[in-house]
Parts: sequence; C-alpha cells; structure tokens
Amino acid sequence: LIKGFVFDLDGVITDTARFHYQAWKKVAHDELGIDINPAVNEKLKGVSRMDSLNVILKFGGKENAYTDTEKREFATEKNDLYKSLIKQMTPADILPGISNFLQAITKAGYPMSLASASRNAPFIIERLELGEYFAAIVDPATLSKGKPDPEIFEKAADLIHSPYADTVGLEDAVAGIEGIQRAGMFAVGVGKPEVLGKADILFPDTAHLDLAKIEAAFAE
Ligand code: B16
Ligand code: MG
Repeated sequence: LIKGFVFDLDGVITDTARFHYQAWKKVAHDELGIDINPAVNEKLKGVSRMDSLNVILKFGGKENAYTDTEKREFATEKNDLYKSLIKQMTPADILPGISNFLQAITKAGYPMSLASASRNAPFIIERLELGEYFAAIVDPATLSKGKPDPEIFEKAADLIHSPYADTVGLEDAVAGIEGIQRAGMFAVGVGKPEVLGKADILFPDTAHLDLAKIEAAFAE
C-alpha cells in the first residue's frame, strides 16, 4: 500500500525553469560571453546551481577559464537575479490540476514531502501558498549527490517516514525518474513517452494527474 508521496518542484508543481533560464541567459551573456539556447536550458533542469554553471561553461568551451571564487560570484549573481524574478510568483503560477491533485492526496491521508534540488524551494512553496500540503522539504545543502542519485528521494521519504517500496515519486525529468526508481520507489512521470518512457505510469501533463489511476497502477 502507498504510504507517502515525494514531489519534484520545477516542472511538476510550477514552471520555474523559465526563470532559471532567464537569469542564466543574462549572466552567461553579460559575464561569460556565452549565449545559451533552449537545448542548453534542457540540460539545466533538476541540476544544482553550480553544476548548471559548469554545464554552461562546458557549452561555451570555457570550463577551465575561471577560478572557483569567480564561479561562486557568477552563481550568486544568477541567484540574485532569479530571486528577483520568483518574488513575483503567486498561486496563479501553480501548474494546472496540481491544487486538486494535492487536495485529493491529502484527503486520502497520504503524507507528502518535496524532493527539489532548489535551495529556493521553501520560498517558492510559500509564494504558491502550498505549505500546508508538505510535511517536509529536503534541504539540498545536506545532499552529497544530485539527481539521478536516489539520495534526495530517500531523504524526502525518510522525512515523512514512508518506506521506499511504499513511496510514490513524481518527476518531469529523466534523471528524476531514474533517481526515484533507484530508490526502489514507484515513479510517476509527467511528460512525453519519448523522454520519460521508463516511468511506471506516465501522464502527458499535470492536468491529467489522477490519484485513482496511480493507486491502481501501484497495486498491480
Ligand atoms: P537553485 P527541481 C532544480 O529544481 C531546477 O530544475 C534546476 O534548474 C536548478 O538549477 C536547481 O533546482 C537548483 O536551484 O539555484 O534555486 O538552488 O527540478 O529539482 O525542483
Ligand atoms: Mg523537475
């Protein structure tokens, strides 16, 4: 039986990827002389702040051009810009169907926690006014490895005392689905079959998420 749900944030609960992209695009252009494109942006999803910077530097052929101190400054500048963008977020930025889905899970009595790589996740949850639904949020500063390592999902399940085999994880990224499955959990994908074909159950978008279907697929 299902004992708990662990959620990714960006791409499942809200679309913060567009703000990450906007902030990285400016810092990459202004500070690094690198012009990133949507294909690079795809590679930043679910990846930590520093790793995102490294992806961009590699794309621009500048992976060894800066000291660690300089890199930290670029990351801080990006985050300051990002924070000014997410300040404008409101509950209207919750993805379609998510509010109803969270309500249904709560009504069914399952605890939920957040497995987001973002250090800004608590602030975003507050802006979206979804704090009441999540019993816990993993602090990514405590992680030694990023997705697709299962660590973040295991911590999220531990925080709500949900045994891994009885936990359902939701993700929109390949690395996230892999992490959920490596943790021994049931993976719910949100996205295209070409990308997320490995998920245990797949929904084309958040509006189609259906708790009864997940429970039935889990019980199979
Ligand atoms: P921050 P998720 C991830 O969120 C984003 O997808 C990724 O683009 C970002 O770099 C990462 O959080 C770190 O975010 O700079 O705010 O700490 O998909 O794991 O919810
Ligand atoms: Mg995501």
